Amino acid sequence: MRVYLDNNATTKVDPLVTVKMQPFFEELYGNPNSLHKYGMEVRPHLNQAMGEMYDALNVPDQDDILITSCATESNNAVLKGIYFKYIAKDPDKNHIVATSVEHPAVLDTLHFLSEYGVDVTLVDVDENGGISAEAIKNAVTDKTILISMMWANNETGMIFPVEEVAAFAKEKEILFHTDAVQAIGKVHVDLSKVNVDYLTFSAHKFHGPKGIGGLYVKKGKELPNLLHGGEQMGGKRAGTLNVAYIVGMGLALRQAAGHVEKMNSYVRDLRDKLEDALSSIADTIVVGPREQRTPNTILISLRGIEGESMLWDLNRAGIAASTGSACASESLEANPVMSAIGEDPELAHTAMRLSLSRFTTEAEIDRTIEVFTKAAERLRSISSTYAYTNEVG
Ligand code: C6P
Repeated sequence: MRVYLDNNATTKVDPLVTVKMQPFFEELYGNPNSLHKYGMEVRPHLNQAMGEMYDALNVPDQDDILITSCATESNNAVLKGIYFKYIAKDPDKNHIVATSVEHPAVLDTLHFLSEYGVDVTLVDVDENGGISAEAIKNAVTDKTILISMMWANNETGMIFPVEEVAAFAKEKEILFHTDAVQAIGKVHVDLSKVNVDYLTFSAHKFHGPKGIGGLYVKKGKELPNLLHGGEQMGGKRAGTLNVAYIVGMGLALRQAAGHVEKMNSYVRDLRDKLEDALSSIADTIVVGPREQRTPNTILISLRGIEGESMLWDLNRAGIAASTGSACASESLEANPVMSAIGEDPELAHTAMRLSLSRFTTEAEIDRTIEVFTKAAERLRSISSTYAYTNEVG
């Protein structure tokens, strides 16, 4: 049996989405900007897909959803767009507040912008991997133009106080961006209730295809054009539209929004079963109270066992997990979120992320519990540091 527990890295495409995309590779391949029949006949499908996205986020179509190639692009676009639109023109408004555990698509972009005079404050997480709205509020100055805070963290699953921070930002007339990549389909992302100016999402995190994402932009908060050179998307991001993937993302987003209850019952129960079993192994720490986390995620640390060693034991048994985010998996550096949580440096090297989806089965969870428990015993029996700490401690 193969078990996939790395759904925060990417998800399998929902078979319904695959079926829906198929005709756009074969018969309906016209360029939607062409005036002939081939072009005209795909337009209603595009409009329908866009409508599904507006409905799923519960936003009016006077707002914009820009189609991008991925969440990394959306995050780059919003931060660099704000630089060009506001900061470059008014250096008195050059301050951006974010959290220290944003995805590198935010952190690296902020680092790049800091070389152009942008002043960045990164707010740290608490010992649970959470962010306090108060800490964000305290970081704001009269120079702050933007707060960028993810809706849920990709490593711990911790849900951040988006509603409160968004309301605060509105009151202070500060722009608010949230990277909602890990929240979509797991919590209700209803923008009629949460006052967000910009929101990032990526189809492959909610059972859509890879290589397509979106950036929601509230009316009145328009950014400079992301790509110049054509009339597509009203000129805001030029380039021929990837109709098949847009149609796939529309359906995937509708499905994800419709499956939030299932994620918070069926998937949460499976996650809790796995978490109860793994945390009954001696000397384990799970980051964050489970009710404050997305229902599919566990970040667990087993004292004395390197995350990579556990990963390979699981991999040999056909179980896919990760030591943290996929884009940092080739560096053997400590898990950055665990490092931010601080306290004990060993935690950062022993972290393992297990993330489920609505396609995960109970049999897969049972198999994972069995393999994980045996692997923990085996690896501890050969871990000299663990044996030593146990003897002296
Ligand atoms: N996180 C993970 O293993 P792309 O690949 O560009 O569609 O998504 C980037 C991204 C942006 N924001 C958040 C919160 C994310 O989790 C990710 C992707 C993966 O955690 C791969 S690094």
